[in-house]
Amino acid sequence: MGGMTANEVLTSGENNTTYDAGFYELASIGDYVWEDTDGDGVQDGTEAGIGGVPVTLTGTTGDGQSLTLNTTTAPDGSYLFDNLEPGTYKLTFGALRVTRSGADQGGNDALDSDAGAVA
Ligand SMILES: [Ca+2]
Ligand SMILES: [Ca+2]
Ligand SMILES: [Ca+2]
Repeated sequence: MGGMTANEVLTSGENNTTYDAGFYELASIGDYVWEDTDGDGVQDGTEAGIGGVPVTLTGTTGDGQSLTLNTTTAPDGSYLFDNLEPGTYKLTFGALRVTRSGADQGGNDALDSDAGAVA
C-alpha cells in the first residue's frame, strides 16, 4: 500500500526536510488450545487440540485505538488473529470445566502453555 501527501508549496530556495513516510507490516498471534493429558504444561505428540474454545483478543493498537476481537478454536484446536496493527494485546481463553495447565513450562515457547490466571 502506497501513500500520498497533501500539496506542499515550495518557494524559492526553500529546503523542506519534514516529508517522511512511515510503514509497518500487519502482525498475527495464535495458535493452539490442547488437552494436556499429562498436565505438564507442554504439548506432547499424543495430545490433541480442543475445538470450540472461545478466545478473545483485547488490547490497544500502536496509535491508541482499543481493539477487541473474538473467535473460537477450530476442531483441531487452532486459532489465529491476523491482520493486526502493531500494538499491545492479551488473549483470554474461555473457561472449560477442566483445570488450566501451568504456564511457561519446559523452555520451548512453541510448545508450552502461556495462559495464566484470569485477572
Ligand atoms: Ca503435556
Ligand atoms: Ca511461554
Ligand atoms: Ca507457548
